[in-house]
Amino acid sequence: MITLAIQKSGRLSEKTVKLLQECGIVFENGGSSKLKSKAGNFPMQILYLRDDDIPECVADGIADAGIVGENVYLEKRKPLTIVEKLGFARCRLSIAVPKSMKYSSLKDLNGLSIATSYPNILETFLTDNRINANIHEISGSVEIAPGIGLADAIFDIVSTGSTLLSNGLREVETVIKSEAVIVAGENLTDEKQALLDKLLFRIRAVQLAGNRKYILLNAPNEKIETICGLLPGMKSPTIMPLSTAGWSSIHSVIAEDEFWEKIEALKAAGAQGILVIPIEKMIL
Ligand code: PRT
Ligand code: ZN
Repeated sequence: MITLAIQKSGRLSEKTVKLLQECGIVFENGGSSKLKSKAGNFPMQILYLRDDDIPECVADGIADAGIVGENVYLEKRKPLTIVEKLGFARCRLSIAVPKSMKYSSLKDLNGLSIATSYPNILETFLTDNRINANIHEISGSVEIAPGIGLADAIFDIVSTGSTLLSNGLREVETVIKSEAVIVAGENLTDEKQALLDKLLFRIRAVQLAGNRKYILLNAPNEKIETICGLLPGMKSPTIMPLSTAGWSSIHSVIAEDEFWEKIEALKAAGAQGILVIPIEKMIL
């Protein structure tokens, strides 16, 4: 049995649960309304926690692995390993100053007080850059700190930047980029490691399928070579004869963004009846 800690409710929870479901893992006990649930068809137990508590729980062995933002993993400084980056909950941790403040380089932060919920990451950054600023730790609503005179600048999570904008702040330095990650303890038993590997195998298959699509199209035989040149496929495209003489069906895998770029070229090369179908899992 492996124990996985995930966020109970917040920006990570929905996508985390969706990812586990796509990995074929079904929870008993009605999901996240409970503190704990068991997977019906995989030897796994889920703990629902606040994201801030996940690194410590995994480091203490209460959970074997956890899904958390890289920002929280870095801030908590626990002896954990990132075993997979998950590509969702992307954001950055940045320093922002009031729009009216003159700022031309990091040196301008010397002597200022900076409000943040991430004092460890900020301290490392300031030390590495030999900046002598005062770190003012607060647990939430960091963006209002300069406006109410609590600090001169802030260091906080930014995603679209609209929170900064509406608080009259300007992003001046990006310190780290973050996304959801799976962290694991460093001393898993062989049995737990094997289960984690099994879970990672499934997650990678789901991730790989990601934005890729299965594409089917019909083409005159003399155009097969040109069309195959446009469709890389996993190894090479599958080609099957149609009942109409001189025509074939070509099947392949293509990235969605690539598809929109290639559609005109495919049509110009004689492709017809193009179908694009989602892929659930992909194993190379
Ligand atoms: O209750 P619990 O402690 O579990 O959750 P929480 O409130 O501490 O965290 P939560 O659910 O808000 O975020 C969880 C994780 O999502 C964070 O640790 C980040 O890794 C990631 N993430 C991604 C974000 C954002 N994007 C984000 N935009 N976390 C917070 N924000 C905040 C940001 O601080 C800003 O105030 O959302 C606001 C809007 O951002 P803009 O730039 O889009 O305006
Ligand atoms: Zn939190």
